[in-house]
Amino acid sequence: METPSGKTILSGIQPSGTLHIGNYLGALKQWVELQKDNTTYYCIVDLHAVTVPYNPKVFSERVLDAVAMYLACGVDPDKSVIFIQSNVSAHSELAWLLGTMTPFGELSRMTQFKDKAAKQKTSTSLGLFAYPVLMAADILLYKPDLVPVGEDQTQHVELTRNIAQRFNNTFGEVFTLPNAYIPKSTARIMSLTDASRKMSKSDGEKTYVALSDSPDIIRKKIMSAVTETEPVFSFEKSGPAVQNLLAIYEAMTNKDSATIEQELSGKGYKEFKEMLAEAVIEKVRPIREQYELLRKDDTELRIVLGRGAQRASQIANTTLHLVKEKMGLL
Ligand code: ATP
Ligand code: LTN
Repeated sequence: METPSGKTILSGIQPSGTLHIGNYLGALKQWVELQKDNTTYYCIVDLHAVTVPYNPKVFSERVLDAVAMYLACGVDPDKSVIFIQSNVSAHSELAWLLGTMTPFGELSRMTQFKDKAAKQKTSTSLGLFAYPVLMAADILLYKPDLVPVGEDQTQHVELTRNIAQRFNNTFGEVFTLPNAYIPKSTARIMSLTDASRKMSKSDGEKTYVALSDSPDIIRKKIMSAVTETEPVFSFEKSGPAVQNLLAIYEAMTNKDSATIEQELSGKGYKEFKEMLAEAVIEKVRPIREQYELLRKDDTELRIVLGRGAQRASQIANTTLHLVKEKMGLL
């Protein structure tokens, strides 16, 4: 897939836990490539993260962790606008307005809502149900052409397009219809312990490799990842668990699939996992080191966020103003 240029791009990640290699391969890696020749907005979507139970005492630290990880992965504050969603109040305000034109039935079909609602012990909040409308507001305020996300988010981007279209038809042209930007091979990295589930921050330590994991921990996690009974290394014919490990290996080494299949022919799982662990360790090492450095002192992170919030607010408020005008609000 050729990297686009001259476009407007927006994306966000929830500060709901340690970022993992699924977040990196599915989203952050593309963010870094896209910032070279496009106008890029990247936010930490804290208002999304509070739709499920969380610890308010450490939440602001998790937000700073996420910003530090963006920077450590190569998101550059001189090229991209990096900001916290709740610092730009236009997001919540537009979400309310868009909610008035979002059918209940469409929201009830959202897979992520159904998954997260099923995981909750107590009753589900309006916030979790309305989550995709807030995401639509995040996106539409900046009129992006592309939204780089993992495959699990396609449904939300589709909903965003429907909302935008409905608004434009009813009140007049304001919004650009965005497209999800999803590279095929790393669109959906699966859990290390269950290849039928996507790798997810909220599913427990053993299921993912965090970008802040030490080499020892990475080795342990990969060596105990699930595989199939027969060691078959094929991007087409291996079972889902091995296909997942192969996809991670391909992304971490930048080798093509034919070279990898040849390299692994005749090898056993133990040997493959050792190779995979080393590849992941080498890719993650500079990210972790940079992250640890950035996390020692908040000052730089706070400056980046202050600047980002200011720049994002200017764009967001202009769109919000236009929306209110079209809707007839005084
Ligand atoms: P949570 O478990 O809290 O829902 P998450 O790990 O699913 O979190 P998000 O914050 O929801 O992560 O997602 C951040 C970005 O990373 C999104 O663009 C999402 O599509 C992408 N992403 C998340 N998990 C994966 C995955 N396993 N493979 C590829 N991309 C992913
Ligand atoms: N819903 C997304 C996070 C998210 C997002 C966004 C992604 C919130 N707002 C705007 C892209 C653009 C998730 O759960 N990964």
